[in-house]
Amino acid sequence: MSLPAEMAELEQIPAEVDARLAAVADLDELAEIDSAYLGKKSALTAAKKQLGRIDPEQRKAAGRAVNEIRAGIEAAIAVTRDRLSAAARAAQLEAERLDLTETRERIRRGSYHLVTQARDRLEDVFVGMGFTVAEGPEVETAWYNFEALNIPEWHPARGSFDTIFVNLGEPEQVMLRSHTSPVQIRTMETTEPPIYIVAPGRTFRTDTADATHLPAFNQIEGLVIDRGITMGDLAGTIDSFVHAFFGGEVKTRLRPSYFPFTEPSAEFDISRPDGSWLELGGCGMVHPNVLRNCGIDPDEWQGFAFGFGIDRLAVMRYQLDDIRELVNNDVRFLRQF
Ligand code: FA5
Repeated sequence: MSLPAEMAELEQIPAEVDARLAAVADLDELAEIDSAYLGKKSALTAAKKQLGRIDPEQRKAAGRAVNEIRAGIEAAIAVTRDRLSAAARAAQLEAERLDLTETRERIRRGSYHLVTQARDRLEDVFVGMGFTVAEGPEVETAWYNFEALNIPEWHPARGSFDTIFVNLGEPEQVMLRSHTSPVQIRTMETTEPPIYIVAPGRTFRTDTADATHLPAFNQIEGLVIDRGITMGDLAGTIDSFVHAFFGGEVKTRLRPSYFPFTEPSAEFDISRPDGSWLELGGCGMVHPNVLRNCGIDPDEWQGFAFGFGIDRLAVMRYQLDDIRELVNNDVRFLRQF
């Protein structure tokens, strides 16, 4: 290197810089090194000023030598800056990384309410048996809730439904439906037989809540209208459904009963593990008056209907002591299922 004697110490600088760059910790320290060796107060900047004072013969070679040293240091600092920047970026990404797997494991999974689970399962079982699912409104007129179902105004059966009325004034009597049977009428009015439907939904009565009653509860209605339907088809359908829903151990029985919209009528019970019976719902052969009210000829078409409580079914399926557990909304209780 062609440096005059008074600048000889500049030759040490590249090695010194290399040693410091090898040990540099971060970009801040690199900036300090940059300023110390290339800045205004650095030996190299001072050397440039000295060039004017040295022998013109040597000046050119000395200038080139100083520039080479400077360029070498600049290049080494640039390489180190790239390396440190890449490392800093990687560290930042690592620090800001979202561990999605970890978050997912920490979230507590919710579940459907017991009644919703029972209702979904009921729909699955009946759809598997060839039924379709129908719906109707929760607020009904007397025609759908009672009259079309062969319960005229004077009929004592109206009393047994403990109806909650909605006061909308004349001319129509309006009420919260006290059972899902109005959906039978709505379906028969609009659908040509053969009909195979189930209609789950909320129902309301002035019943006081106790271990087996709720004022707002859920029923599922079933309606079959076809040619040559008998009570045997009804009994077989209930039996198949109960087996599909509960498994083979649960037995069913029909007891003679009375509903104005079916003739003959029955109530059906299912066996509890302790051998006692739980009343699940009512059923029967659709009354000819009901068919006629919907414009269906009872000489050509026959059918059966049933309606039972979904909440009671959930009580049985999940072995609860009290139906009110379903509406207390105690999350510790609901979480178990
Ligand atoms: C009816 O509601 C008839 N519509 C059933 C029917 C349909 C008969 C089609 C014939 C043909 P019932 O009032 O018995 O019947 O009620 C049927 C079921 O609903 C009861 O067996 C019970 O499981 C359930 N249920 C009735 N009241 C309540 C209540 N307050 N809380 C919980 N479940 C109830």
